[in-house]
Amino acid sequence: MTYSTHLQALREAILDMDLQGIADVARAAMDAGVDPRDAITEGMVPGMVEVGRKFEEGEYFLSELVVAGEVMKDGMAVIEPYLGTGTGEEQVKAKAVIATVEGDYHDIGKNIVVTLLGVQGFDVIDMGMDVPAASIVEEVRTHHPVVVGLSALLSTTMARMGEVIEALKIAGLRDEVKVILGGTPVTPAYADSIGADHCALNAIEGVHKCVQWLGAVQEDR
Ligand code: B12
Repeated sequence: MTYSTHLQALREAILDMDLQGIADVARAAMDAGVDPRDAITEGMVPGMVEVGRKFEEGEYFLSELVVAGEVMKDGMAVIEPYLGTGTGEEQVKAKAVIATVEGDYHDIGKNIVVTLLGVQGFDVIDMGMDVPAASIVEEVRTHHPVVVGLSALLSTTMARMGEVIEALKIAGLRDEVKVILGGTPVTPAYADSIGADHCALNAIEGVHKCVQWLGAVQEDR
């Protein structure tokens, strides 16, 4: 199998909701030396995008979304150990608080970000999904993270991101942290309009941004 057929097999395993087969497909890709980041972003994620399209067109139903989500999680469990643990040089352990906003039960993308930030040496506080703004503020007050990452997949819950930023301002904590947004409905224009620092194109670009911010913080010390 070639590099691209492994990526194709991962994409199809998600699309076909292959709960039985995904672990083998993912293991085969890792054994063949496929970059774990490519396996996620060029293999499984496009499969999820396709699942979303089929749902939109009425070909798939909610049950299929649920199973596809499970398949993605099982694939991630195989691939995650291959992501390594960063360069080993950066022992700073800056903190990052990450959450899916209140009312939103999508956590697959957020979990990828959590994993990749961990690989980059961040001490990640993963608050899970359906997290109210007040809880996020409390976590920032307690842990003083460099970054707050917010995820939303629904156009309705996206508005909650603005509430988090307002709550941080009211608590006097907004200037302490960088706020990065992610999730399909979120746009740079929306991020600007609510005063976020960045809107991630995808997990890898977003994590790259967090690493840049961390570098700037370390230079200031
Ligand atoms: C799987 C799925 C579900 C699963 C979620 C399982 C789980 N544990 O996450 C379940 C079945 C629970 C679900 C439920 C619903 N869903 Co749904 N779901 C999806 C689906 C198919 C895939 C989402 C996904 O995981 N993608 C893969 C990940 C890797 O991509 P991602 O989340 O975008 O994340 C990437 C980037 O955005 C980024 N990122 C994400 N977050 C963050 C955060 C930070 C800080 C950073 C830096 C980056 C980052 O990194 C990731 C990798 O690059 C999408 C379709 C789609 N194309 O998105 C619909 C979709 C999001 N769902 C949708 C809907 C309508 C629903 C329901 C309302 C359905 C219903 N009628 O009940 C419910 C809502 C439940 C709720 N209250 O949240 C719609 C949303 C429409 C809209 N614009 O509002 C979509 C778009 C489907 C569609 N086309 O209609 N869903």
